[in-house]
Amino acid sequence: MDVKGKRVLVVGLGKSGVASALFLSERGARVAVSDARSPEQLREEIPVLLDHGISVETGQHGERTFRDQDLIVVSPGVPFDVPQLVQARARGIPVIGEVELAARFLQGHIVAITGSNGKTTTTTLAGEILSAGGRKTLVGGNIGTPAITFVDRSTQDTWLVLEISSFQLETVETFHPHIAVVLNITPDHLDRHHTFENYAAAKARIFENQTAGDFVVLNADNEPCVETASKAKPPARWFSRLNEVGSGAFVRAEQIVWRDEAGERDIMPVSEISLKGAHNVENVLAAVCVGMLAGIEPLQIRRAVAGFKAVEHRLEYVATVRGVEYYNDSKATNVDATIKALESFPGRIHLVLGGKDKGSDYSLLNSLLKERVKRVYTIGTAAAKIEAQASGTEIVSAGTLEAAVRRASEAATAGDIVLLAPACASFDQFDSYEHRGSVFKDLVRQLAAREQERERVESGAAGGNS
Ligand code: UMA
Repeated sequence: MDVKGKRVLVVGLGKSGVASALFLSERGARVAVSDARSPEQLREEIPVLLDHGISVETGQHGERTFRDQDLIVVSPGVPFDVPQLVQARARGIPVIGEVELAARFLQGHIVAITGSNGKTTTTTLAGEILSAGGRKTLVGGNIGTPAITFVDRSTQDTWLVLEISSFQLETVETFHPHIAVVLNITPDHLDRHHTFENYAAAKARIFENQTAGDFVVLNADNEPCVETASKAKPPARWFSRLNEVGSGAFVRAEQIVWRDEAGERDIMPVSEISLKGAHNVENVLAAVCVGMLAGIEPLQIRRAVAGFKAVEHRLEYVATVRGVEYYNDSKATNVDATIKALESFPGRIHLVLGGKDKGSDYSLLNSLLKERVKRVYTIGTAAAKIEAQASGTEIVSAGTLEAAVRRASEAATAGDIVLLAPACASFDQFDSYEHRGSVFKDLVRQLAAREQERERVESGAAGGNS
């Protein structure tokens, strides 16, 4: 694709927009950018863009800005149906996303991993497996590093392991993964996609440009995922925690086994996985499929999996204070992820729930709340909805994360778990789920420091009395 001299508008100035604008400008395009945020909110980004001769519109998406463009590149967080984009498409201006832009320039083999939950863990682990097998590997996408930033480093022998969201898949055209993985499809982002069917259809677009020589990896234990198989061109490889599969990875007698046309290979005992929770066994199975399809030796896969610890903000152990364990699962931004987090502990959970609602049904949590949760602490703008829908345990209206951690720490006794698995987006009170998770960890560390100080003073006092 030659963008030299082309007029290109980039919409949204987050990570994807800034990276796309700079990339396009370096390749000679006449770039303009538009972001709904105010100039004050964009004070770090604006000078960098102006330095590159990029024109900047802030505080609105002006109708005129969207006219007379040869191409519009849209950030994933910008809804595809905002009126300016609808009108631009009606005028015949091509509108693509940052991932599609990257796809037109990247070299090498793309491994694309999507799903409602587990994407980040599986993407990171698949990257580790490919690196362990000696492949030249770059890991990014929705995980945090826009794919467009890899263009200059990618070569024919590069393996690009990309976490891909439904938002990114909405705006693909030629994106062509050599290995496409759909981990699971459960309700999420209904505020954006409106219906579950639209959301599932966006996920299935990951297969759109695949051909017979490519691979598809699907979760046999997740019905909506099984249904997407009909949209895939190459025959699916499956993974299952519950049953043996004809072709793919599964668990038999606590062993992970790979099966394909050539027969079966033992990969490793499930007990060697250090990640918590059954959902992480599924993530490992999916990553094993990627490794085997990329031709990595089972022993290297086993070593990479065994050495892999939790990714930050995904059921991440933070600390133990007065016998209470604290876990940060800030990445649990939908109800299904929270269900998976709750299923990872036998009970005695103090659960911090809430944030920005995404059109979710929180009553789906009720049986687990009754079975495993001592108390729920609600935070954020979704609190009232959660309080109306959740039942089965005591619900405390905490308002902020700080209050939630304080109240949970006061109520919890040794052997309890305090879990941040909020089932909501973070954007009402935080910049991102990473920010929310970091604040949670800071609060827990402060708690731990105060406890250490108290113990020190008490032991000093005890020493003084003896
Ligand atoms: N904006 C507008 N107009 C709008 C909406 C937004 O101008 O109508 C502007 C905002 O003011 C802001 C910018 O767009 O300046 C934000 O764009 P963005 O939300 O696309 O943010 P990026 O920083 O580019 O991050 C995106 C992904 N964000 C989303 O999909 C919401 C990041 O995934 C991803 O890491 C990054 O690209 C690199 O690929 C985050 C995410 O929450 C982690 N993803 C969702 C999820 O995982 O559930 C899909």
